[in-house]
Amino acid sequence: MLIKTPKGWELPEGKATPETIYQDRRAILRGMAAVGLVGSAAMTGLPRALLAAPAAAGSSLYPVPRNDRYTVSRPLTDEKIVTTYNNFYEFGSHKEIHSAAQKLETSPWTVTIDGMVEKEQQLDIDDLLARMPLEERLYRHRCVEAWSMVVPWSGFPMKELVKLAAPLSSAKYVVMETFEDSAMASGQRQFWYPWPYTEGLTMEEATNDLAFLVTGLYGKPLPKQNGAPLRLAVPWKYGFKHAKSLVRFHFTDKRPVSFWENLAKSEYGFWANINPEVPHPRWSQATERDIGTGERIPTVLYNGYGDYVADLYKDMKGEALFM
Ligand SMILES: Nc1nc2c(c(=O)[nH]1)N[C@H]1C(S)=C(S)[C@@H](COP(=O)(O)O)O[C@H]1N2
Ligand SMILES: [Mo]
Repeated sequence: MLIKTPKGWELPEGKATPETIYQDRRAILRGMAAVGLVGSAAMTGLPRALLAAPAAAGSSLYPVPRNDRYTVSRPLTDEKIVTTYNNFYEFGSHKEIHSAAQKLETSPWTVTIDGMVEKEQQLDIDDLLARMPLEERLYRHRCVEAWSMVVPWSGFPMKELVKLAAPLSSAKYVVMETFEDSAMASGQRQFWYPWPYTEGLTMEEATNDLAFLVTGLYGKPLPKQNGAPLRLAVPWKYGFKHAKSLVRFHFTDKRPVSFWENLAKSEYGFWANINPEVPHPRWSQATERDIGTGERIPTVLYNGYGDYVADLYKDMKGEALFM
């Protein structure tokens, strides 16, 4: 592992970072496991035979042209770090899940579009990619744990998928779901989590210029640990909104309850917009650690993307917009 952060208990009192304190996301769940459920039949699952790896989705399509509208003033985070320091609870609750995530089978991969749409559809990932305008964007990525990266994503604007889906005017939200397969993803045998990982956006958010569906990283197909073959990037929101390895886009008039909101709704909400002035209940969000440079830098409202998105929220005074 390239960047090893000390565990919370190895740090002197008061030196624990939000990231180490954050290990408590796990403690919440251990509590549930302790009620005597662990060890039941749900914990079993046969390891899948390793198949010869087929080519990653659309591998001949990369690199894709960069869209210079999305620039950054910080250095890009090393590819090595972006691909070895990950959150992907389907494969474990520590950061070093990149090798475990290689069990993910991404071919064939079918994406379902359903709910309040003109016509429900199932699309093979390669067909979907062939129909979408792929481009590269440099985005800042800010995790709720107060670390951040700068990432060159490849993908396509989410509004192109919404166009393809042709939602009914009654649709207000798009709900995204990660795959569910506990034989492949050992984390999903931890049945106290509300699998599948679910996230949602309003239609206005999903069709905002910034909302991006990611299919690649560093000019190559997306590595499995980063959410191959299709994951969300909404850079004005905390990282947990960026659901990985998506299999379903469901259009609905009901606001979904997302994975983390379901687990701890006093700590993680639906909106999850970045705001340095609204602390997490257990740590400050005023600064963040750039995981590439190690520098601690100030966090910025909407992660610096206010020009694109602040208008979306101007009439939502009663909502918990920043958690
Ligand atoms: N399905 C799924 N998606 C997920 C997560 C997860 O555990 N499972 N973790 C989220 C969190 S908390 C973050 S910070 C980002 C991390 O993305 P990265 O590993 O590509 O940096 O993925 C998000 N998407
Ligand atoms: Mo995160």
